[in-house]
Amino acid sequence: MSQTQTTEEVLVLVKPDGVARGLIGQVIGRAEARGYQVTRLELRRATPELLAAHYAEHVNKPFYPGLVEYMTSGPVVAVVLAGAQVITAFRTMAGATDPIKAAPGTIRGDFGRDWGDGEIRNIVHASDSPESAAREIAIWFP
Ligand code: IDP
Ligand code: MG
Repeated sequence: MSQTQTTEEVLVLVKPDGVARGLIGQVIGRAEARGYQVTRLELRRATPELLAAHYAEHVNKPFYPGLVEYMTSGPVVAVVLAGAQVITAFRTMAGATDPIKAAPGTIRGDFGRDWGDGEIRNIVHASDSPESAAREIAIWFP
């Protein structure tokens, strides 16, 4: 049987609400506590151009202008985590997109809420597949 390469990488963003609320350590700490390795880490500001590449699948959606406003409202922390099956594991740790639907125990379910303005602020982004992880890591860490 041939040997399989099992190590994966995932792009995680601590979004502007997560940074502003002091949750950088909680997000990275949960990944480290789980045993995943931080291989890249940078505090930076997202530009509309970078977001158009990152969120290419969403640029024509009705919520996209609000998403850009949210994602440019303050600095983000871009993190690459490494480990076998880290993409699936971190997506599970992040929880459902809408914090109201995210299970307790997940990052969004433990730290997120509805702020009453119709926007979804959900603390973290995480790549959803090996293809999107490779694409997103290349965008944030060229
Ligand atoms: P994900 O972040 O859980 O992968 P996606 O559907 O890929 O969710 O959406 C990307 C981001 O766009 C979400 O995390 C959220 O910030 C925002 N978003 C998605 N759907 C909505 C919506 O219906 N209203 C407002 N913002 C949304
Ligand atoms: Mg997504």
